[in-house]
Amino acid sequence: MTKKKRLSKNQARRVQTNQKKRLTKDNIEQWNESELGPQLEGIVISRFGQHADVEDEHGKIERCNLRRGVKSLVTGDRVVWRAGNQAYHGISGVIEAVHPRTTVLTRPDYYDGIKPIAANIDHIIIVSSIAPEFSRNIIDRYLIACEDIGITPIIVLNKSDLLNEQSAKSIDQELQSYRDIGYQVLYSSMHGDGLVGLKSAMKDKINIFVGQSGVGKTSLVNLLLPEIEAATAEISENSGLGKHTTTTARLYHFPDGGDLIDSPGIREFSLWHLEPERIATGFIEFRPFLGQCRFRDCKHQIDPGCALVKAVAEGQIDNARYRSFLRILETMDDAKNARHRPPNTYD
Ligand SMILES: Nc1nc2c(ncn2[C@@H]2O[C@H](COP(=O)(O)OP(=O)(O)OP(=O)(O)O)[C@@H](O)[C@H]2O)c(=O)[nH]1
Ligand SMILES: [Mg+2]
Ligand SMILES: [Zn+2]
Repeated sequence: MTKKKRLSKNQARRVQTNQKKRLTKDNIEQWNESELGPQLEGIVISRFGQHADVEDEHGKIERCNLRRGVKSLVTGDRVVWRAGNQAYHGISGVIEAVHPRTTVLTRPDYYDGIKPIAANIDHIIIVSSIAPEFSRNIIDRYLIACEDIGITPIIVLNKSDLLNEQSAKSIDQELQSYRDIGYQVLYSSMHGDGLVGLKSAMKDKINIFVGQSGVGKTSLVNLLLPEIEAATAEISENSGLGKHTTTTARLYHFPDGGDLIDSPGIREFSLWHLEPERIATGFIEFRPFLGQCRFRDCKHQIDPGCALVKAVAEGQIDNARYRSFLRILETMDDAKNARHRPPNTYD
């Protein structure tokens, strides 16, 4: 008997994708044209691989297949769908088309290139916390993404109950640097602190919670919408990291107006789909100085006559933000060179 060769991770993934494709094809052909009802409007509440939950105009959620022409579909997408005359294996209709998006939050993915996360959002709420750890770098990366796509960010420091006198002071200093450049910063906790401010910031808008795993995004959803009772999990005792409890983005409605999308936590938010110039303009306080350097191709590091370096030295730009900028550029070079490496090393 010949020994069966083990598939590489890449090969295994391709096999899995092809199997999924075959399954979708079979499913779509469950209904003949005549068995499908009229075209209806809907909104994607959640996407699961080859299926999506669509909310119809009456608030009813229908699990649907995707027509082959529907290439990209995420939570928040407005769609045209049709109901089948009966459900097959819990699938009750087909999504035929996606309306143009007003906004889309994306992130680069090792396999799929640029991957959309959610569509038609007004606010990106960057949830941070001192547990598992406070990361300015992740906040800065999200801020760059927000500036690049033109979505208003709000920074939330969650688990405020865990702050003691000393940590409260140092965190507030860190957060002040964001307030100073015009960002809204809020404190919150699952016990109710900051709830009123958070609610009013989100009212009548489509909001998404983003951030590291374990910072308490879903716990906040459960506090804001007590009937939801979505799953949450404690931070791992071994690694000290979140457990990636939420696995797919999900949209919820506020009874008095506005929506909230809970999204899966991330380990790192990569930006290697952006050019270095877009990273620099993503730091809003750098903008007045960009184009003022002596050399047009200034890298804003050791180049003589750099207007950014001068602004940092003169205290017009916060030093921690400038260091964060350099670190992001550095990791982008690494990430670009590492595209041949196995996934998850920087994802
Ligand atoms: N002390 C304290 N703990 C909190 C607070 N919010 C959440 N937690 C705890 O933090 C842990 C993680 O909370 P989750 O809501 O699952 O975190 P998440 O951000 O949704 O994580 P992912 O779904 O993995 O991205 C849970 O054990 C929560 O009980 C808070 O305000 N204070
Ligand atoms: Mg969660
Ligand atoms: Zn420069």
